[in-house]
Amino acid sequence: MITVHHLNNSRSQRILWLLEELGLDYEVKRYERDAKTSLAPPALRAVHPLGKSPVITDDGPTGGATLAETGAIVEYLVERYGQGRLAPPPGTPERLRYTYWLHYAEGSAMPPLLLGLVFSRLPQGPMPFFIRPIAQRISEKVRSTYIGPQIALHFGYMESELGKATWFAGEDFSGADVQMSFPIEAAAARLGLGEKYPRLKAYLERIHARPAYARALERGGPYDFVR
Ligand SMILES: N[C@@H](CCC(=O)N[C@@H](CS)C(=O)NCC(=O)O)C(=O)O
Repeated sequence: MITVHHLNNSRSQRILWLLEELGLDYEVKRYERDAKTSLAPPALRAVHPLGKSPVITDDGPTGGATLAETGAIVEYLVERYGQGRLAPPPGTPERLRYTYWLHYAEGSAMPPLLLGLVFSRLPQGPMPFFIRPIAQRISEKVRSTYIGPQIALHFGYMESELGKATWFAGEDFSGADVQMSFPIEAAAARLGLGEKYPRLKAYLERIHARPAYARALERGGPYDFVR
């Protein structure tokens, strides 16, 4: 049995969706974020030392796997249970794109979004009153000179790549799309995609219309990133 250690409103929603796409049985063990800090509860550290979500445990054929990192989990599940589905055949250009986007989502797309979140919260943290205006200025400066342009660079790139094919790895939907969904959903929910990214908007509509996506939402509970 595969168990998904699922944190509310988090990246682990992708794994529930992937399991639904693969038509596999699985259990969901739920964890709730701390209302103030948004951090995962300490109980998740008993499953994996970092205590981040997603983590899966699989006592299936090989027995006793515990795996973290969404990209690694996607790769593992598609390889072990996909039977050729959701990954282009090895040795093809599509397979290379699949691998690329699988890594790109967390390695390149998420860091500027995360920096944006951290710097936007910076001036609200506890600090002496006379420091707050300085913190505000620093936050605005870093966001306008570095974070904003980096986000525009990445999202412009994704937008243009989606002009080459229907899905990130090619004409067929794959695990790379599951992995890429989170940065695009997070940007749409937090920043809005505006009118600049029509292909990304249409892409979100396509993934949200998939029956497996809807089933995963039912299993996972409230998810604020659907817009
Ligand atoms: N790159 C990791 C990131 C894992 C991660 O940061 N997960 C977030 C959920 S979106 C989390 O667990 N946050 C709560 C915390 O850090 O305590 C992955 O893709 O699995």
